[in-house]
Amino acid sequence: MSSAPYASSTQRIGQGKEPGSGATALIVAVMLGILVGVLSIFALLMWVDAHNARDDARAAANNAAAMPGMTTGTAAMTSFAGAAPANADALAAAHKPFPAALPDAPAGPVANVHLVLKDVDIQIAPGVKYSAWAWAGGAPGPVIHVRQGQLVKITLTNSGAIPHSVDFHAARVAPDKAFGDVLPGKSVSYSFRANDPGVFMYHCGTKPVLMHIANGMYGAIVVEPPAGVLPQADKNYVLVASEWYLSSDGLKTPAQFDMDKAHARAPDWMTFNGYAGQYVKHPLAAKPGETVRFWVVDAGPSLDTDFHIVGTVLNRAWLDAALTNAPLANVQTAAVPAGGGGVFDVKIDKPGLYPFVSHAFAAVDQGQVGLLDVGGVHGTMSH
Ligand SMILES: [Cu+2]
Repeated sequence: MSSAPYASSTQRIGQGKEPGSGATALIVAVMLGILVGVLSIFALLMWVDAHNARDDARAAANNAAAMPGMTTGTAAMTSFAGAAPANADALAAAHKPFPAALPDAPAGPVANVHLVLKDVDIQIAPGVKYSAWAWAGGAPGPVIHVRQGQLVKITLTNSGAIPHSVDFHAARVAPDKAFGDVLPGKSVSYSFRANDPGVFMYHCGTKPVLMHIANGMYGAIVVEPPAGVLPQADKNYVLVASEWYLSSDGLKTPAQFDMDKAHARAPDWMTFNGYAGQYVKHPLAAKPGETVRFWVVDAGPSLDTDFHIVGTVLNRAWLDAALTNAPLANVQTAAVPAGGGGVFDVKIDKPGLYPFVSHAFAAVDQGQVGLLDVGGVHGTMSH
């Protein structure tokens, strides 16, 4: 193929000599002159804007640089996705998975919840260590299960080195009163009535919130409606999706938080319940024909989760976990926004291994994948 058609069209433009084209050319020249002038003014304004934005960004970075345990200002971002020691498989097998089964709700009108924040080294993938700001049991924090209408009494103890706080999305309270900073070594308490059913995120809301969440300070609370409101479920599993932004591969010494990667929304790892692929090695279980209910929270801090179960269709999907609405029926993939939740029912009749993923597939490569083993078939399934 030759490029002749394009060449001839270019020539035509240059050859447009028509009677009276001298006057037209003059008008065009004047119009172009005006256009150039206007564009110059715009360009100048944009430069001033960009300059100011750069100054703001620099100031923010300098402020953030004062925070302990953070890496920033690196010239190029190196991804540590998929880093693994030689014995990664054995480590994954030995890893005790975060309990995904929904614990029982306390009886009576009051649910007392004691949360302890702690600086703790955790593992987020086989052999990958991370210096977290998290909870006494690591990250995510404990799954909290209450019943709609219960009074939830939160006590937060800060055993970390810097101020922290806890913001419950299930609460309708004045945040300046309830969600304030707690100094190291101190405790605070507040209460809210769990009137809104669903599954909600809780997280530290101390600035920079991006860093406090990314470091592991989040969890899920299930507010269950009274018996009989929702269809019967045989199994209930809670998944908290999140991203990890690493300053190093974390194989020898624990990695720390990388603010540049977090701003670029370029995580190294993505997980369900804090550890890459943990339910691949240790699948969640169901019997054929059982209704399995997934209570999913996306803790972010910044990326959404596109919840999907390979080999089936979600029978019911309560988007954003809004349980007072009717669910959608027969959904292939349900979006769970960062800072939001979703409740999904699935009933699978055929025995097999059914991967559950965020179908934004980079997330799968980065660890956001698990298996639902229907019928105790065991074996492996890659996806
Ligand atoms: Cu915090």
